[in-house]
Amino acid sequence: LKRVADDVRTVPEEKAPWFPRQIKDLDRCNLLITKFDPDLHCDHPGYNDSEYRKRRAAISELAFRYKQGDPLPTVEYTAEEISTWRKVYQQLRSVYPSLACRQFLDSLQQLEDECGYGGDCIPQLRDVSAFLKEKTGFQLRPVAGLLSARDFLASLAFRVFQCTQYIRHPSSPMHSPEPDCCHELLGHIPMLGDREFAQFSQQEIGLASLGASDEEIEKLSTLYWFTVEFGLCKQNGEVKAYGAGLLSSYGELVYALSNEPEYKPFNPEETAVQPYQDQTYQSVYFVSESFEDAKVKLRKYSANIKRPFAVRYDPFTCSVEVLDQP
Ligand code: NLE
Ligand code: FE2
Repeated sequence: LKRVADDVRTVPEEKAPWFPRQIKDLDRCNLLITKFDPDLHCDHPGYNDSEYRKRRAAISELAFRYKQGDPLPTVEYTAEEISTWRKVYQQLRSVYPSLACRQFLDSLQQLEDECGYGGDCIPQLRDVSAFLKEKTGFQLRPVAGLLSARDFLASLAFRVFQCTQYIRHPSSPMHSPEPDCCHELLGHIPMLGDREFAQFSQQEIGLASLGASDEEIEKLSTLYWFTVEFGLCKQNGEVKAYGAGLLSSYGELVYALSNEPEYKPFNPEETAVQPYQDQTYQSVYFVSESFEDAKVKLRKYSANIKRPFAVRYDPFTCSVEVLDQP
């Protein structure tokens, strides 16, 4: 009997796509999507600006050379870059109190009080990473541009957030189709400073993505798009933004809450298959009944993702254990 049982026992992990098991495996999670590369795309605002492209390449180089555990690189930003940051910061800061969710506002206040956030200088990844590590255990890692969904989501499983360090082109401060340091520092970091959101990002998104099929990754990254990037939620009877793509774009933040676009109730099954584009403002946003409601629903969704094994994160060794499903 035992032999039969052994024979039919499958080795489930072999069928799953490769995924990082240890935090240092994130050095291999570096597949870049080049569709926004200013060197390659003539509609990028930096395409005709060779200075911008050179600067961008130099900052990317820091990310290419980075290995897990290295000290985070610092960038000495130019006066022009700081002036872009200041515009973005001041304009957004003035509308956050009425348009951003409470968790974001609380955390941003702490970043201003304890981490040097403000219009006068662009915070360094090193300082922000140290701040987050104390608040929620998240740490940052530099990345040269937009990462593939699989690699990006996998890093969340280790409480690592991959962060761009260059800044958007000065000609378009109020919206960028691609991530840049304004998007990371203003959109994502305050949310990652919230304990519950951090827990949720690691567990329900990061760990849920490990070894998932391409189809599941596609759905999970669409859900990520409409929640973590462009999510809206009700708070005290008003609709507020919690999505980072909105909280880093003055233009889209105001638009998203203007009643002009289409709003749909957040429902993971439906949201996961909603088509979207990433060049300009979204035409539809998903609104959840509350911040908590989005979390609970996504948790339920990701618990149902089919995988022939389970994973568990060991915070002592910063590694992922793989368990056969009984
Ligand atoms: N649209 C955002 C911004 O302007 O900051 C960036 C979105 C990245 C997915
Ligand atoms: Fe983002």
